[in-house]
Amino acid sequence: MTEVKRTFPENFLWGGATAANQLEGAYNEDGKGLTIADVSPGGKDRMKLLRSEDYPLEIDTDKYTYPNHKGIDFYHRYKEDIALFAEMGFKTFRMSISWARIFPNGDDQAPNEAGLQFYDNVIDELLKHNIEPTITMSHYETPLNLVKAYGGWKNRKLVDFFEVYARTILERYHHKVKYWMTFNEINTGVGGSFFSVAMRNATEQENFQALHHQFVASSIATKIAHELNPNIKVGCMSIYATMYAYDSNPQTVLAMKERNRMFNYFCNDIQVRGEYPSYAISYFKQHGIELDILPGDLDLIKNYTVDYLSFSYYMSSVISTDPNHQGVSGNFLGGTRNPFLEASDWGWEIDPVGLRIALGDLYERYGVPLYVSENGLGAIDTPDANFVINDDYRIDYLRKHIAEMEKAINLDGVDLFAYTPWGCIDLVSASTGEMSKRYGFIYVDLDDDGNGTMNRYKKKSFNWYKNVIASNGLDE
Ligand code: BGP
Repeated sequence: MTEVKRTFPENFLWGGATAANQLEGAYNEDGKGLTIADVSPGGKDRMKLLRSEDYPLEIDTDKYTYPNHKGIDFYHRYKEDIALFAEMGFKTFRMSISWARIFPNGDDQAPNEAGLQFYDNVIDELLKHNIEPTITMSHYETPLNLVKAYGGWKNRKLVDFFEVYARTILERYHHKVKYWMTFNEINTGVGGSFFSVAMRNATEQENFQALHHQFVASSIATKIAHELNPNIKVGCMSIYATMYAYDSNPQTVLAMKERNRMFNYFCNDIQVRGEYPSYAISYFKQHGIELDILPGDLDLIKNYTVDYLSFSYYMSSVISTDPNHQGVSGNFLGGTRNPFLEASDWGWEIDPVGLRIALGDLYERYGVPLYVSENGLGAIDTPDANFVINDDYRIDYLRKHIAEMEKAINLDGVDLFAYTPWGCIDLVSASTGEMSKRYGFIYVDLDDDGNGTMNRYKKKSFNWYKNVIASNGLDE
């Protein structure tokens, strides 16, 4: 048996991932309109509030804080931050464009030139440092007006508005940006995530209708991208949680499989394979779900599938049929505790081998190149008086996940071409809306109440990740 060369592929895209609404700040500068993220308060009740019809989706600074309004001020500090990414040796930087910087109300006739100018500057700065941008078109920030005036993604008109937006940014950047993603974590829409489908307390029928619109919108964007530049690669993006059955009872395994396909596979099946899977059609029939599908929609979905599949991976999930096990994991996936794994302070179970399993399952199922577009450990970092942060826990988490990616590539034959750990610089958390849940290699001096200098400090993980990249993953 010849020895397998244990390294990452040449030109592997090492980098980091962010989203506009979680780091830019400048929420109302230079003509930007409000998005759903701008009216989402920080704090532990964030998700509960957003689900409640009593919360009016308006900014109320007397009652709530909105840390993302300032973010980490990337809007004004992007040069300094990009220089730090370059120092780590990033090959790619995953960022999103805020739709409402370009179309403040989502339905405007003409784009806001100042918004485009900002992204011109960011993209040029990245290219200056030989960092390839990866752009997410929609990362949890639908323009607010599209919720208030149109009811969010269940409204077909959003497909048209998104098409105009996608065409605008693709025309502007197709010669500079090769890697694109359409909707961030699109599969969170299956459960009706507000950030994803921009609707509250929607019915299952409405959620699937909204998703149908996003599938069509994504295919239209892919079509435009390929027509403008055949070298562009457009990917889908979903959250992936490796699923385990709690026990070997066939009923438990069946329950796990059912959860697995609707959570992990449904959106990918459509966006990669180009059609609604038979299990979904059958699910719709059993649940009285009738989608409004226009002539031409299914052809678009079929003809404009994605070029690669990207996914976020933070944890795995254990499915049990025992009512006493429901929702005890403490994380948003529900599930029960896995006795073999430790969890983060937020109950997200740390499972590096689960990433290897995920990569294998996805590659065997789809056979398209894979991009791990988010991964990482949310933790509370405690700097000393000189802002030294020894985040060994973060290094340990990432090191183990990188080691499993290497095995997936070299031992399981997976075509993995990019890895962008989440929140490579500390930013506002999506689930808590606060700063204190940090992921970065770079510490930002800012607390949950908005106090701090916003100065940037390199954590211990900064140099560690720099070595990982310099050695192409050998020095994990
Ligand atoms: C993903 C989102 C990101 C991000 C990350 C970490 O679900 O795509 O936007 O924030 O999770 O989550 P959190 O910030 O809640 O820890």
